[in-house]
Amino acid sequence: MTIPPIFLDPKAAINDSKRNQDNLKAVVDLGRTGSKDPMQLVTNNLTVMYTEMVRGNADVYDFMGQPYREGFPVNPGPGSSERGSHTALHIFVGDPREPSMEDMGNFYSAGRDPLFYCHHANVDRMWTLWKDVLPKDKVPTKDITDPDYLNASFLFYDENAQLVRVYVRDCLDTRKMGYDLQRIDLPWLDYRPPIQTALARIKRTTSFFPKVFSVFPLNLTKVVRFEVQKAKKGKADELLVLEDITVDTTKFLKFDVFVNDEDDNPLELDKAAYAGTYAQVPHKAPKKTSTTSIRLRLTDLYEDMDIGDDDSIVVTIVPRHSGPGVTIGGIKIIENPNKA
Ligand SMILES: [Cu+2]
Repeated sequence: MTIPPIFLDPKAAINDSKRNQDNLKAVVDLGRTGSKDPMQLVTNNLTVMYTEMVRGNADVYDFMGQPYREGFPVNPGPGSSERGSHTALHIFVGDPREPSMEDMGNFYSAGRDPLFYCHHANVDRMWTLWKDVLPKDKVPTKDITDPDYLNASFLFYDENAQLVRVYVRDCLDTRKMGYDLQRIDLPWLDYRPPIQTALARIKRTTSFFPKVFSVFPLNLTKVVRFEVQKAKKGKADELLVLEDITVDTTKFLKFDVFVNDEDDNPLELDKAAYAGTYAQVPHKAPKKTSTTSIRLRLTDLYEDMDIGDDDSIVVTIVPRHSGPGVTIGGIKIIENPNKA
């Protein structure tokens, strides 16, 4: 959970002077809570990993991102593998002394820091782990079958400076590309957060919260809390959908989503109430906006908080950046469409 020391040797070619000097030896803050307590950061990190790898996804696209479609100009929705720990690492390493958080803290310059290649190799490793190691019962299939996804392609220069087209479908199995990954212990794999049933029950009997229609569309500049009707009464397999999220793509933006959170300590993520996150790496570009949406699976969370039989939940959205930049058009709960 720290930058490997080999990257810090001032004489090494893999060092980079444009990094956040406060974070060179610090425990990484994958949740971007700002906590300075190393033990809290460790448990937050394990919860972030567990949530984005195990608990928060209903299908492979929730993890990898939704497919782009011709004719749909919006960003269809980043997956949990991009939104959480991946973005946090960029921001953790990027240098606040630089105008655009170079190198790692901005899309255009991240590749100038050799750490970038290890970071992204690790993001690729998360895909392999998600597919091969995680419990099979969480999602209906781990295969990507959408042709718009499989046939998407990118142009790269090869080692002979020749332009080559690379298809997504050829990059999904590392063994076909000639390499595999060492299997090591995964401390987050069984890190299901502690149950919070008593607190959740107190919440729903003692408090009143505004309804969705009075809160949205929401210009997110401070912590907001509101009540959302569930799709179905009784034990349910459901997703929280945040729609029409319009973001300033030039900024680092992040918000966390909690459900029936009683203790409200924003520095703590290691609890059942943590449902997931949206976060983005800034792009250096003329000011522009993008509209997207995300889905957060609530099924395990309902169980951990014993709230599956309730009619509604109380959602808290906590911004982790300062200032404006995010509006959220709407929020709703849907039944998991993957279930027969
Ligand atoms: Cu990246």
